[in-house]
Parts: sequence; structure tokens; C-alpha cells
Amino acid sequence: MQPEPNQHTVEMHYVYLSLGSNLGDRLAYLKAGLDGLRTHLQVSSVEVSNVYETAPWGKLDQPGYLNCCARIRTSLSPEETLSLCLAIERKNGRQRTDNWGARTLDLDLLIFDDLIHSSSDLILPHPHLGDRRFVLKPLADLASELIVPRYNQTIGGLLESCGDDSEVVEVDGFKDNTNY
Ligand code: PH2
Ligand code: MG
Ligand code: MG
Repeated sequence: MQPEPNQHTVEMHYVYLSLGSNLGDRLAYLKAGLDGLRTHLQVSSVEVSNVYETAPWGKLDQPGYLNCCARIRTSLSPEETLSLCLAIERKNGRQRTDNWGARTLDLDLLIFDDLIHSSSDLILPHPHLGDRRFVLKPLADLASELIVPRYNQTIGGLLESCGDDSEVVEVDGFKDNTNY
């Protein structure tokens, strides 16, 4: 007998994340972050932007960052995805000190499908997404035509009108490279 169609269909979500590191072996931390996503049983694909060398944003007296973005396909809920990010950060030696201070690994949820959501520990889309070139530039590698909920603009459009002119420089050797 054929199973009923859709009987066991799991709802899958597309989620955009920002990864950043400015302590220790920064590239190794980004890779560890991506591996943490890839190896989760409820994450079925991970696509990655180029990697960028970026000047610190917000709190200037800290080392420069490496940043990239990822698009994952997952059956996790927003809260579960947030928990996964925090667990991956903890596993990679993240110490929570001040808000915008130096860190081995930071994983932030940027966009979760077309969801607009606000709770005490999670705001979607990310409230600072439009202010930060270090987020928009790698995000545009993945989806420059995507219309961002609440902003009602494409990522490419947000990048063009972004007032942040801090330095964001592509690191060579990562284009189309799935091995990191
Ligand atoms: N993260 C911050 C604060 N400032 N600056 C850059 N360039 N990259 C970051 O990832 C970053 C930052 C808070 O999460
Ligand atoms: Mg952050
Ligand atoms: Mg964070």
C-alpha cells in the first residue's frame, strides 16, 4: 500500500546566519561554526558566502573580524536554531562578556523564512541587519535579490543604501569553495 502523500512531510525552513570571529585562529573558528551546523541532524544543507576581513563595528577598540554568512535548510524552529547557535558558540570557547566585545565565535540569526518575530531573546529579522556592511556584503553573495521581511527591501538594495562605510574586504580563495 502506498503511504498517504505528505503524511510524514517535515516543514523545512531557510535560515540566514552571520558568523564572526576576532580572537585566535579566526578562520578555524568560522569553519568550526559551519561544521557545527552541517553535522546537526536537522540541518540538511549549508551554503556559505565568501569570507571577509572586516573592521570592528560598534566597539572599535578590538581586533579585526573575519565574517561570513550561511544559508541553512532546517526543520528546527527559530528558538531551536538559536539554541543550536549558542551551543556551537559555547563549544568553541565563547565567553560572554560585553555585548559587542571580542569573541572566538559569534553566530547570529539574521532571517528565518519570511518570519517577523519579537521575543525577549530573539528578534527576526535581526534588528541591526540593515546597519552593518559586514553582514550585508556576505549576505548579498547568497541572496542579493531576497526581499527582507520588515525592511521590505532586497539585500542588494539594503547594501546600496547602507550608511556603514567601515572596511569589508573579501579574503581570496573562498569563492565557490565548499571545503571550509
Ligand atoms: N560583531 C559584533 C560587533 N562588531 N564587527 C565586525 N566587523 N564583525 C562582527 O561580527 C561584529 C562586529 C557583535 O556581534
Ligand atoms: Mg553578533
Ligand atoms: Mg551573537
